Amino acid sequence: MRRPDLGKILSERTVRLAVTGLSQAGKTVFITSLAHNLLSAPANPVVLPIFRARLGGRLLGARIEPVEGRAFPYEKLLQSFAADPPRWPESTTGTSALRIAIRYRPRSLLWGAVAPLSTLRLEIIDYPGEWLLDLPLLEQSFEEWSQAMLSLCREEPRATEARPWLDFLAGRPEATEANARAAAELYTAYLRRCRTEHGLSLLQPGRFLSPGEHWGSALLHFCPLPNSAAPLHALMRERYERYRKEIVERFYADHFRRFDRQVVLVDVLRALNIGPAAFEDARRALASVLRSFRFGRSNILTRLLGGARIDRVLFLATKADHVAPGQYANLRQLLAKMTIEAGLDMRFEGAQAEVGIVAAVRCTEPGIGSYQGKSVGLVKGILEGETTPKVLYAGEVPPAPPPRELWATQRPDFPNFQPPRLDPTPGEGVPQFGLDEALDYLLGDKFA
Ligand SMILES: Nc1nc2c(ncn2[C@@H]2O[C@H](COP(=O)(O)OP(=O)(O)OP(=O)(O)O)[C@@H](O)[C@H]2O)c(=O)[nH]1
Ligand SMILES: [Mg+2]
Repeated sequence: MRRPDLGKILSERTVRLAVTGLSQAGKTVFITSLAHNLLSAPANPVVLPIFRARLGGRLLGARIEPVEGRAFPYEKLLQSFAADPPRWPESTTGTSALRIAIRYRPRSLLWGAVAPLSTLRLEIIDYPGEWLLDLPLLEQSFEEWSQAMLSLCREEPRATEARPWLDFLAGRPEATEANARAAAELYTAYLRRCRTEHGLSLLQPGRFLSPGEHWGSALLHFCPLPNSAAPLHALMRERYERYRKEIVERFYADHFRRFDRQVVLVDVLRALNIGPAAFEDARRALASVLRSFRFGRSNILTRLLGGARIDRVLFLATKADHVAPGQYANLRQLLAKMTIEAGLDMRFEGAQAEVGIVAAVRCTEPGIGSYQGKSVGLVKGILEGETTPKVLYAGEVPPAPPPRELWATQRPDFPNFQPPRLDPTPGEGVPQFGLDEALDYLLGDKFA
């Protein structure tokens, strides 16, 4: 555990809050809304009331500060929400950071006398959950990893999508750089089709679809091989080793190690929407992502983190405004079932873990209506690409992963909504729910 520096606590300190989740889970939207609401809260009592209550009138102001390295494009994102019509952010790659200085008066009179103003520097780091999918690679040889990836390809839809890549390898290409690159490109194209056309998530190595600063690098020129007699074998095995050392290990040792608190965003509704195969795949991908928080279970993690660790993790089901309030408890319970093992392991190690739901940018209003003769919860909002609001019955969320048969009869449908138009000047904040509770859980104890 890191030791707090008492001298600093009296006046200022930094908390590194990492936000992750697989592609399109809602990271960029979550951080934008959190930041805009934090900047608005000091001026407006109805923005983040739980967080404000925690500070009991001691919140003075919040301001964005520059960061070293790649900055989270907060201003640009606000402009896209303020446009007419408002737009969701583009998909982002790699990692970026946003720093917000929160100024408040300390609680204790004694401390108040020493440091009449305190500052909490909240550093929010956005990074792709795909990168955490690479932790298992550190425990597998190239041959073991290849076998695991190839066994996934035996089932549809992967089997068909993998054909062009496997056909290329079947021609026993010579061990040249050009062939390594061609094989890696075919393998990446296969991963991309699995994601975009079939909604799959368990796609390794994580940097192939989310390369960040390694975009185009020769370190990514490898792929699983069906047998160790292939001419490309030695070259690919060497690349795999370098990928593990220079990219995966470095991420844990240089970045992950410095995080204090972590939010893991999960788009449970999207996984339900696509169907049983995608849901099962998303469940397995999430389990793989969560291995990075099961500190006591991995010697490799212990070595790389060297004792430093995240002491609080919050798992959040995102886009909860897609469903009516009557479904919130089930949504939370479903995510709790999917994250239970990681949560238990974290608590065993003395850290804290919690599960919640969030609509970081709330796009719908709830209502009640009748559907097929029974009273049901409805949501009203503008669907993406439309201009007038619609009232919808979005379906029900099961409290546990549903059996396959249920999908055939009661397939849920959670369409995309258009975001509300936002005022980019701090004051009104962003309509949301769940964000206030999340912030209180993640930071509440830091305002002594
Ligand atoms: N209704 C609703 N939709 C949301 C919300 N948050 C995100 N979305 C939808 O989810 C999409 C993805 O959100 P992002 O924040 O860009 O997701 P991301 O995790 O940053 O995605 P990548 O940058 O691709 O990794 C958005 O374009 C919206 O369509 C929300 O609170 N409510
Ligand atoms: Mg993003």
